[in-house]
Amino acid sequence: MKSGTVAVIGRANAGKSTLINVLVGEKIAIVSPKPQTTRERILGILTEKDYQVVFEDTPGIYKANNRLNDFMQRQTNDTARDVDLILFVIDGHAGVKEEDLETLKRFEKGGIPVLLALSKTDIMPAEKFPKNL
Ligand SMILES: Nc1nc2c(ncn2[C@@H]2O[C@H](COP(=O)(O)OP(=O)(O)OP(=O)(O)O)[C@@H](O)[C@H]2O)c(=O)[nH]1
Ligand SMILES: [Mg+2]
Repeated sequence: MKSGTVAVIGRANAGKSTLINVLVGEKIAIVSPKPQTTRERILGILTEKDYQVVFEDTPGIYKANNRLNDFMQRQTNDTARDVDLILFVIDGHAGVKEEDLETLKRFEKGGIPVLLALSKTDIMPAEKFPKNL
């Protein structure tokens, strides 16, 4: 059986936990409209006949100078070093920001393959579809 680990990473409120819940088919991670809902690493395991994927939910990337946030950001960065693939989630509705692309590049430098997922496309106007990717 093939197995692999995937870190789901992106800005706070991007829809990372929602995506993991859908991929795993169970509500394993709390979802809320508030940023910084996920505060620690959470595992979601998808087991199929021939393969198994371990998704690691991570605290969203967020700029704030406090100890809780430092701890959360450290967990995200540690997770990103320790997986087979990074699934980088960008909120399509909020729009792709220069900051997202800079973060994406930072993770790409780590040498682990990065796959980009665009979330909230159901509420994203067509003209917002990113041209800079
Ligand atoms: N319309 C729509 N809403 C979404 C989608 N994905 C997530 N949301 C909403 O966006 C909000 C944030 O979703 P979360 O999954 O908690 O986001 P997160 O990236 O895990 O957030 P943090 O843990 O705070 O970093 C919630 O209100 C979700 O219901 C989507 O594809 N479409
Ligand atoms: Mg979350």
